[in-house]
Amino acid sequence: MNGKPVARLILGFALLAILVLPVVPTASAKVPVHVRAVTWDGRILLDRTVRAGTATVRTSGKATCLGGSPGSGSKRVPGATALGALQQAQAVRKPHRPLLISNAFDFGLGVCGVGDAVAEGEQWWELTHNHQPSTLGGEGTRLRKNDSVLWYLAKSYNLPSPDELYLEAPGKVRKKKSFKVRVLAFDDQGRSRPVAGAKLSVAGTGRTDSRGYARVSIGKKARFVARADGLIVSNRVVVRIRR
Ligand code: B12
Repeated sequence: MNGKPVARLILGFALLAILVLPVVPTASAKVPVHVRAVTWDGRILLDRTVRAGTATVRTSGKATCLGGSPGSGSKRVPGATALGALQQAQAVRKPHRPLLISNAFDFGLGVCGVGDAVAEGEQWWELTHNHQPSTLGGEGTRLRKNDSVLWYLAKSYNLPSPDELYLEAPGKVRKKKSFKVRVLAFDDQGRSRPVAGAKLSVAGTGRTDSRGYARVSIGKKARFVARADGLIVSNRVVVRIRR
């Protein structure tokens, strides 16, 4: 038998594998994304970066928030999705208080609860992806590197959803030297605007001015969160002291 054609064939396959494999997306690829879960009354349940990838979620017959007839079971959610990321973030924080998920609809899974924050009556869990309401459920909302996901327990589906506060602050500052933080709000079109009068979580800080800025100084590591009446509580930023 002539070995040359066989060798050529092997070489051909090897070249093909080198060229094609890196561009074929794999369901197991994990990407860093920022996940938050907050409630209409200002509770912050989750605010963290996770490496999102394929997840297996549990569904429950008790997840009745969206109607239909949900059942208990489990489902594999391939790739990096807003639902998988939520599950991964919650598993780090409170593995014993899992998500409450409905499988009552064939077009996707629905979220009814994050730990003890369960949608009741007219409440519902809203999903925003990169500061805009997603047009798909958590399972269908696919994520890319550094995307941001917000799960927001809204007070009522009969009320418009509030704008989302967003806080910008430096990661490191000099001890007791003043620095600026800025508070913006995103509307449902993903457009941002400065927010005046927002309150910061760190004691001794004033409210933001008409351009959304506040001047602050800290003596030790501090966690900043911004709040303003009628708006969704902001992301959390940890500011450290430069050594
Ligand atoms: C009303 C409505 C809602 C209401 C339902 C509550 C209520 N009591 O009214 C609320 C505001 C809660 C809602 C939420 C969401 N919805 Co909605 N909703 C609708 C809408 C406009 C009508 C549904 C309806 O009443 N059908 C008539 C009844 C008789 O049929 P039904 O099957 O029993 O309807 C129920 C389900 O549709 C369920 N439901 C509603 N939305 C969703 C979304 C998901 C992912 C699931 C699993 C179930 C579900 O609630 C309905 C009432 O019980 C449809 C669009 C449409 N025209 O179908 C979108 C629609 C179903 N929703 C959609 C989406 C994307 C969402 C959200 C993901 C939006 C978001 N960014 O957060 C969330 C769900 C998030 C979660 N918790 O997992 C998409 C689903 C697309 C998809 N293939 O995934 C649709 C098709 C709109 C669209 N983009 O075209 N929704």
